[in-house]
Amino acid sequence: MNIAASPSNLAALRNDFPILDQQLGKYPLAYFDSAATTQKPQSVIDAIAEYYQQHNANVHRAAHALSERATRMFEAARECVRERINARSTAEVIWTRGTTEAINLVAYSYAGTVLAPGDEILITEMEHHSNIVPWQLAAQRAGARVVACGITDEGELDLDDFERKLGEQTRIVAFGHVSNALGTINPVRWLIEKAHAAGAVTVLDGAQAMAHLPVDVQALDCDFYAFSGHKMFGPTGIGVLYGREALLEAMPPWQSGGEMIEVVSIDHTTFNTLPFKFEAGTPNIAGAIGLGAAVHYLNAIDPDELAAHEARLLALTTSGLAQVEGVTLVGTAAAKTGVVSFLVEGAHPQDIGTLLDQQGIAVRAGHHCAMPLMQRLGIPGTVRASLSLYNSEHDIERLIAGVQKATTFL
Ligand code: C6P
Repeated sequence: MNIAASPSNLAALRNDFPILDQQLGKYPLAYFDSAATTQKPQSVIDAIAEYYQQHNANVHRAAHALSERATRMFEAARECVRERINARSTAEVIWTRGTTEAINLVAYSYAGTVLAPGDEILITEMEHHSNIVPWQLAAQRAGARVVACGITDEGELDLDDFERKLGEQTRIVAFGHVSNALGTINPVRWLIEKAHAAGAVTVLDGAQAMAHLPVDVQALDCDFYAFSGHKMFGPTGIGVLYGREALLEAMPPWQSGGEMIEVVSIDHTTFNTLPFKFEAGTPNIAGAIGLGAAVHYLNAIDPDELAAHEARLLALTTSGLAQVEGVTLVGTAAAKTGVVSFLVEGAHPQDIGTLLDQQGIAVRAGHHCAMPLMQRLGIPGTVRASLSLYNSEHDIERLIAGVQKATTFL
């Protein structure tokens, strides 16, 4: 695999992402929607194509060479992910379709066995719907309750409120590592320690963290950690649930069918070992291999260089947009990844999105699947520019000029 990537050699790094080199009408693409999905490096595209061209077969099943090869590649990808997040063993790395499915797995299998009437699940007001709705449904099934920790006007968690709401009745504490709408990096170590001290199990939504921060599940000491491949330079349709092995062992299967079984008779089934117990049916083999290639890509990038590059881009975007007349920034936490949400006075976010699109600038506009957060902030939505390692200072100059131009149309 040929990986030249380094944020200090941005031209070479951008060359790794063929999609970036295109015109939208008369404008070159400036991509600011990486929080929705990142673009894919050539090495990931090649890994998927090569798998289908040379190795395609079902895994863990047939007694032939292709299947043996596909199985080896599929399990090597799992090991690659294990190493990236420092899980203790591959038994703790479960393939899912993405963050949403990973959280649902916990909300059904884990929550289904531990929740009792009167219990509480503590979430936060800044969660993505994927870390709200599964808990509401789990609570309804059990007669339990969802409680949300409040946030400050800057978009940080109100930690006093967290401590107030965490209690003996709290069984599960579920929160995002990084907010998708605001970019806030939550104090996850502190939250996990407090939750554990209260006897609760922690579920982290890492969807927006994996492409930006080093994640070590043992150092975090979290119980579950969910993420999506497509937000970290991998393909869509593949993601991961990390779970502490003892918890996963004790949990009942969720979906059932092939692959997750050991012995089946007409009236009884015993189940496969971890992680396969939670992987019913033919998995997304090419997706897992593609995610493995994405992890290789990330591993080749110096984390300090990445952090410095993204911090520089964030500072430029924040200060540039703040100077545009009529622009209000939404989410000014002290610790942030490269997500800049903003409003333009007198304009609907969607209209700003359209005016930017007409200039080749891709942003997301709306509630960002975080409606309770928007309700708390008293706004219908925001325009969101989300940055990634391949964004350049030139992209940011264009974004700022684009917003400035958009305001003149209003
Ligand atoms: N956020 C965004 O534009 P899936 O769809 O399962 O890969 O990821 C869901 C999800 C869960 N948690 C967080 C914090 C997320 O940001 C997302 C996806 C995208 O912000 C699409 S709504």
